[in-house]
Amino acid sequence: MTVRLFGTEPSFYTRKAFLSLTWAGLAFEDRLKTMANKAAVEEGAGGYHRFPVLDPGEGPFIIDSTRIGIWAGEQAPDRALLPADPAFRILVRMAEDWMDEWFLRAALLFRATSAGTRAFVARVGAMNLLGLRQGEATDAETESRMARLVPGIERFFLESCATNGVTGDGVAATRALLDGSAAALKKMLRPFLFGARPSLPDMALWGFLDAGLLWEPEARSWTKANAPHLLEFHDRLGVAARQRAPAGDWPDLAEGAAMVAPLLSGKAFGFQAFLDANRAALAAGDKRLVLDGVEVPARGFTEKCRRDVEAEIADLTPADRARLAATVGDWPLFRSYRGA
Ligand SMILES: N[C@@H](CCC(=O)N[C@@H](CS)C(=O)NCC(=O)O)C(=O)O
Repeated sequence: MTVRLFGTEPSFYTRKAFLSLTWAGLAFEDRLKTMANKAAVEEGAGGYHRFPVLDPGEGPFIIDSTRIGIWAGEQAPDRALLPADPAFRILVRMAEDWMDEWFLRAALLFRATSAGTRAFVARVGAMNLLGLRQGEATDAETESRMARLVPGIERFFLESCATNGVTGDGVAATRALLDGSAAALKKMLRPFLFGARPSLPDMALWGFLDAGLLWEPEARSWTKANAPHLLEFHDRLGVAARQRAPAGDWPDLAEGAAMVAPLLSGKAFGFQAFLDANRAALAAGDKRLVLDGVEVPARGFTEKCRRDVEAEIADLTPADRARLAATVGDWPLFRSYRGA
């Protein structure tokens, strides 16, 4: 049975899934999603056009990096990326969501603001579509095919920056998000977000670094100069995953909450206000909302993730729910996930 991960090199979530599988110690093929296999991969994934997707060898494809990470933990339970304690799982899911949905914006900053970065990333994207990896040799024919693909890929990146409000007035706010969260992370990551035990949000952060802030040349210079602790974290987690380091113990719920409070408590760097505004826009049937002074499309997928967590909170036993509420009940973000 061959497990195959399909994605691309500039994709943060592909790299997150890659490291989750590597951490779990699973044998898998790291495959590119190319123009040649796109139709077959999307058919296998039930029409889902994004990446990464995982073909587990038997049974349906698994879509979405979160589900791939959870699946990896099911195959290797002693290396699971979510804790067994159901109340603590909610906290880890919230931290992952913050990374996936919010730190994403910080990771897009250089693609949004630098034409050189867009050209760099789009070139690799074009190579990947043709089945080549970064650094592989290209001939003149391949270069001319790549040249035809690059403008569309650059447009796609600009659109995803705009979708995430990393455009116009939103650029300054995103820079503040990158500065502020990088500074907060400096005192965290000891050695990982939840201490000794790597978890799904660590994998997400690693993906944003590996395919973005430590990969794109300008972003890498910024990160090395301003946030070397992120480079050290990326190295540390990469080595732990590749060398199958012992998994480490989870902290307890209260300790875990204190560890991620600098990102998730209070305003959560604006994420809580966005979640509430997004939910209100969707409920009112509005297609757009204003984020940091920029109009962005309302995001159904974001609301679906929030509702999934809300349903999990509703499913907790009263005792677990009370324990969670006693720990993080005063975080505005928790109130958003609770649907309050
Ligand atoms: N929530 C999904 C997000 C996947 C996603 O947005 N993937 C991007 C690449 S990083 C993509 O496929 N974009 C292509 C598109 O939207 O058509 C996950 O975690 O896997």
